Amino acid sequence: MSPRTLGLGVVQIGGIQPEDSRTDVVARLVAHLRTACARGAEFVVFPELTLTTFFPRYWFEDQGEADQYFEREMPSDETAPLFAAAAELKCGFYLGYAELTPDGHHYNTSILVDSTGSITGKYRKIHLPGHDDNRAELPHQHLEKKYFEVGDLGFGVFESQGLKIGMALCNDRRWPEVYRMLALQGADLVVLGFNTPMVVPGWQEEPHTKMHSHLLSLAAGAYQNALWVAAAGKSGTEDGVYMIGGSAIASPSGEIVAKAISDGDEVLVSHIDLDLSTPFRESVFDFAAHRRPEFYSLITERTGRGEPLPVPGF
Ligand code: CDT
Repeated sequence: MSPRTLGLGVVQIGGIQPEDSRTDVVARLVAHLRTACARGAEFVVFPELTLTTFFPRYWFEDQGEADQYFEREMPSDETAPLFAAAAELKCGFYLGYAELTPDGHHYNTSILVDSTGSITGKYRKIHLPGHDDNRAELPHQHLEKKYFEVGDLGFGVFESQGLKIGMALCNDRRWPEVYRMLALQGADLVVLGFNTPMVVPGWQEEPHTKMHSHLLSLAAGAYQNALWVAAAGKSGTEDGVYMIGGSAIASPSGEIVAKAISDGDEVLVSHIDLDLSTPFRESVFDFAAHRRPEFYSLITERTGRGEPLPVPGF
């Protein structure tokens, strides 16, 4: 049997400034898609909230002002060139953006687009970090809880371009159950975009460990679930706030096989062997043979009898 390979691109985007127009950003993404495809990419991952600056750092009294950062349709006139380029190049992509639905709901969303330029999957971010109150004393805020509702689509795996692709967004990558939910649905590959500021007021993590915990999350998710993980971030200074970057690809062996080395726009392409999952899924992480979810909730101290308690979602 020939190996199942994929030309996998990850596009890191240096800061997007408040004055950058959607049209300019989309032209930048199309150029990077062309570069990735010229290097053999068949599928490319773009960051979270790719089309605008990371606006949850701003407090807007009026939601109408924040709505300028949201997309009401996808594709729109402004984003259509990216979909056309995907179809022309026969190269699918993952894209994160802020979604405003026709009935007025706000989500931090990502989509999968296949090599014909058609949308094949959608995810709305579930782990929304930060706060929803005005902390005007801070140098910058993290208001995802103010501007977005918790996603209502669950953690889905989608068939696209002959692969099973699971989606997540940014802070989701730090939660082990996200990868496990996707692995239990048979994902070959988990894709995610991120925006991680180097300094988050109130987040007690030393700056030098930020990159480590980011890469650790990707590598652990990949290894413990025997799948590939590809993560694309914003990087560099965005409206005065430094984002960590470190866009990367992690293999089922838990190794970081590609990583951005700059804090600007950077295109990574790896030719990955999807079947590298198989030896892990047939041995140490053979879920059917070795997982014991029926025992995970045996909390003898609580019931006194060792009875299983229900564990939602697993
Ligand atoms: N965008 C996003 O989810 N960022 C978070 C950092 C902010 S926490 C207030 C992350 O986990 O990278």
